[in-house]
Amino acid sequence: MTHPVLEVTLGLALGASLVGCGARSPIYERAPADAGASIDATPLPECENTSDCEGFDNLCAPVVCDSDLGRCSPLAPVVCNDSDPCTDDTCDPAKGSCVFTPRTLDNDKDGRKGPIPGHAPGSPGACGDDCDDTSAAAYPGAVELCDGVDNDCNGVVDDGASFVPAGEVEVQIDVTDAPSGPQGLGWSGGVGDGYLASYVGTSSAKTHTFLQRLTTQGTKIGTASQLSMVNADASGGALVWTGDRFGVTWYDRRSGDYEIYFNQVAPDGTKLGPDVQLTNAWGFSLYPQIAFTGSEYVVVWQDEQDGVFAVWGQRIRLDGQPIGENVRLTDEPNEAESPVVAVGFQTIGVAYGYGGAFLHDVRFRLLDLELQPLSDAIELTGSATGVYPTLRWNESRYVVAWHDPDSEPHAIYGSAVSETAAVVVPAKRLTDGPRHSRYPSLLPLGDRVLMVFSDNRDQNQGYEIYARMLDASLVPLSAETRVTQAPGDSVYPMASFGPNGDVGILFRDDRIGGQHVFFTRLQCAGTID
Ligand SMILES: [Ca+2]
Ligand SMILES: [Ca+2]
Ligand SMILES: [Ca+2]
Ligand SMILES: [Ca+2]
Repeated sequence: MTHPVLEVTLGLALGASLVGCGARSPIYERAPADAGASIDATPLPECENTSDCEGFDNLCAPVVCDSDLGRCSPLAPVVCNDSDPCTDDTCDPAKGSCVFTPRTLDNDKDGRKGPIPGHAPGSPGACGDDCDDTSAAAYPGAVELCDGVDNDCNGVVDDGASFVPAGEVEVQIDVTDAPSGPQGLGWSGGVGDGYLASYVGTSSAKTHTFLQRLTTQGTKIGTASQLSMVNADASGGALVWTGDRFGVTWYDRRSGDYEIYFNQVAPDGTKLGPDVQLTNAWGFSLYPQIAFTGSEYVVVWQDEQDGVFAVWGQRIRLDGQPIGENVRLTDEPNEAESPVVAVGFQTIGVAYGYGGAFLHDVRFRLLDLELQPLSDAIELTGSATGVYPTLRWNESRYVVAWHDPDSEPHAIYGSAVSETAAVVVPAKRLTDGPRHSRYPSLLPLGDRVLMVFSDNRDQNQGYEIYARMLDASLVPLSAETRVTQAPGDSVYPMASFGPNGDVGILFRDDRIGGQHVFFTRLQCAGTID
């Protein structure tokens, strides 16, 4: 799927006159007639035909054989300039035609383009004013609704709303043998109007990643599609919505050891192209996560190709093609594991577990949009420890949460980091439970953060799912609200905004014996400010 580019073919036959383009700014121009005067000092190369002339096939810098002189004679090069700072202007050498590629896109087809990364929507030079180009329900002038997006572009999602359990019986999603587990959940707003759930399940004693489309209540639409190849043990399945498709990444061992793969899928999970293999190196490449910058995907994963697990990353274009090579993002001597990625205003943030079996830190790195480092590793855990971080961009800061597996009270902690790599909220405890709080999932609302997590405080033969609203500095705004009720473990919640103020939650549950994947939801409560 490519985005249309404006293409203007110029007449290049010798002597053809170039047709002007009316009252608008010129879209092309010839270089000044005396531009080649300096070549008088060097005799022109001899020729019989134009094809004898070096560079004759570059129609952007045309050259012809002057039959009277028997010499190659350069013509004025094609200069492509549409005087529009919001396009990249290039000349196609094969056609001698100008190609004006928009620098910003309208992914969600609401008629408003997103800004160039690093520009505020609608600011000078931004080339777009859509504050959320993944949702057609958000654009300047829209009326704020409770729907999980910032409709009116004031920086706040669902201003003032809170979210409470819908109170429905949870729905089993997976159709595979246990063990199964959730991997991703996203809402295809405006285009597909359904959730896409990804999960890993067991089939014929091998693990595979499946995609399943769901209604707002978690009812399955169609059958699950297997994302990874048959007979290739697979896992992962993180996904991100772009406004008209999902990007999805996973790992499997079709080529021997585990490598990272990427594809784009329609709202129903149909692949839009062949699988793209992102890694090809010695050792395991595992646990990929994905984010979207507005014009590119960023995939991060842990990779042992240098002998110790480090975090690596890869940029990918919207047509699915990788940009450049794999980039190593961490350089510490111990293991860097379980990375997560988010895209800020003009940077990319990566959080990861650091240390290995005996040391449990959570660290953060700030990168530019080309995955080059803007900071050293920032240790976030302080006096606590932490594993399995989660990371979101929340309006002006990165929010990281993790749980402490080692010491009482085994709480969930959080921290926030600015785009100048300043720790604006040092590690603080986010949960009240006296026993174990684990597996935070965060949804950013601009001035608040909704946290969904697991906790065994109620001793219901294991963990239940809870939700709590925090302010932008991670101060609790609500009590911990219990979401699930079934005996046994309800763990690994993955939350996604849905329609009409819903928050979908995909999680792992063993209420029917083995570990299976279930869905439940929160609903919007209160009034929109
Ligand atoms: Ca748009
Ligand atoms: Ca939009
Ligand atoms: Ca708003
Ligand atoms: Ca809204």
